[in-house]
Amino acid sequence: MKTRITELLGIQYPIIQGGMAWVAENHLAAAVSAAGGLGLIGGANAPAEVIRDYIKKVKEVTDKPFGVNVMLMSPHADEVAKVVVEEGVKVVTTGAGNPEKYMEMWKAAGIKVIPVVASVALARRMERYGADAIIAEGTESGGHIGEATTIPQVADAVSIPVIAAGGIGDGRGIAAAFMLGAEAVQMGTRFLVAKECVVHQNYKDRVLKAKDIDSTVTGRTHGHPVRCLRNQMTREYIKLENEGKSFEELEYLTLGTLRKAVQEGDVNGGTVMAGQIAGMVSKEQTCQEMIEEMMEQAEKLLGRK
Ligand code: TUI
Repeated sequence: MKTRITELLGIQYPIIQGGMAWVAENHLAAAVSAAGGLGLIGGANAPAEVIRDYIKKVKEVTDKPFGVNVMLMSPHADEVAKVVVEEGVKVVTTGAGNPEKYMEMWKAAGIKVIPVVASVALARRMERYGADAIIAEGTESGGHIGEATTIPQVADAVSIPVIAAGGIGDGRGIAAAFMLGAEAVQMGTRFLVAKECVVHQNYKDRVLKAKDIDSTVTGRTHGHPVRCLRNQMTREYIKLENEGKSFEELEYLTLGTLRKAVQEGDVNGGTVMAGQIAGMVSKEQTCQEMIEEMMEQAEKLLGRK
């Protein structure tokens, strides 16, 4: 399925893997890219040299295009922004902020720059700054989220291509996103349970057994909303949040807890970030199996097969 995004990025399928913190490392990114999508290395809060190492490892196993997500709230964002230039990365997505201060350097290096936005206003601004495409991320997403889902509104507001993210877990979601004006999708939660994904098996099992109502959001009252799966940590956090405790007073509940869930498999005290579609993720597959199954379903629904 050709779109402006598959042409822009030189990929076979209009599917981009989300740059999930602690999860989107070299194995997952390489597997998604090798399967014809765009794999992303998630910069998250990792030091720049860790990201450099991931980039080198992906290059060793595939010559297909891949990208890096620069998480703008990271204390290492400035260094990661330089490493992607030094390593000749072709595609950069950004999240959790406004990437304006890096745009000139990235564009000069020939990098395709694709900011994640959670509003029409930022989408318009990014287009003016030379973004090649926009990821319109809805509130259904896992992790750090915005408050709205604005795909058609973003598609109307900009002339560069739009990638939909949030709430997409199968071919129906891809087809629906295309109907709303997107030309590709970004998916995270479905890839959490990919065979090539290195998250702890407890994390995968928690996603696989999640029900529709297991998705919850911590930190809303503090302006730091994070979507994850309900557990002991979220119950405690939301109870204390409702009692009026401040962000700083509750930080102890979330510091380092994503790593604890991803690497140690602590799915009770840890933060199990996942999107609303966790409830419909029901099987472990390779990235290739997932992508082929979803594209076949989407193409049928869109009448392209
Ligand atoms: O970045 C994400 N999702 C993330 S980052 C992350 S690591 C983290 N963990 C705990 C707390 C904070 C971060 C986990 N999940 N998605 C992309 C995204 N970007 N969602 C929303 C936005 C966004 C929000 C506001 C992008 C731009 C923006 O603009 C603000 C401005 O400066 O105009």
